[in-house]
Amino acid sequence: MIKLYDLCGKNNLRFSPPCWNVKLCLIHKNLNFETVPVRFSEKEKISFSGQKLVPILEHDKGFVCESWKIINWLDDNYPDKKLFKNENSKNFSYFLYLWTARQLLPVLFKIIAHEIPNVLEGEDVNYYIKTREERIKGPITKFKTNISELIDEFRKLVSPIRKIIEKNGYIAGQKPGIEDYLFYGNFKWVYSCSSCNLLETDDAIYNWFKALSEIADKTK
Ligand SMILES: N[C@@H](CCC(=O)N[C@@H](CS)C(=O)NCC(=O)O)C(=O)O
Repeated sequence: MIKLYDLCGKNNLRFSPPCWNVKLCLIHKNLNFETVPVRFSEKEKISFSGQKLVPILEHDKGFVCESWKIINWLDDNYPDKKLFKNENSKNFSYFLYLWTARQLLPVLFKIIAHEIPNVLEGEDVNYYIKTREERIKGPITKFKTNISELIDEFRKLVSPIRKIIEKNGYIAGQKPGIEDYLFYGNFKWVYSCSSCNLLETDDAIYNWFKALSEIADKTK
């Protein structure tokens, strides 16, 4: 059985964007898998992998770290229900993966940074605050006064995707596919950890998110 090491917060909350992206890929392929909850402070659970981040996918013959590598490994090893229909779909997916990691998640982090401690408990609260404050060189509350500008910036950043969703229903076309799964974690993260008004309820991306959440929430 495939095991996915998955970031976990208070009340068993799963909130890691790349972990959600991988879970949607596993569901797409109808693969049986179990998740192994890993808290920020439980690095010993993943020490076998020689690094400190999740997702990690463990399989019969070993393990794979890092969501993009995991998704590629799944498609190479389970060719049924291909995630990448062709080389073009793989290239656009790689763009979405990089764009998310490099441009979208940093903006979203600023919007929700101060709320993340609310979904953590015990040692994880201090671990999160210490590591993130080192990274941003300041308090996690430092973006709080700019949240509405940051939300506007984010809504504009994702406007090309909004256009595609309005036209087709999903980024991949009329049915969800890898392009949607790679974009989903952004929103699952925000809606799991924050009460901010990231999207208006009449935004096509909001309705897209709700539709994909029905699939994602089957893993609960
Ligand atoms: N590029 C990596 C990102 C992995 C990553 O940053 N994982 C975070 C959770 S979203 C993590 O494990 N953080 C643990 C920590 O900060 O100690 C991927 O796509 O898998």
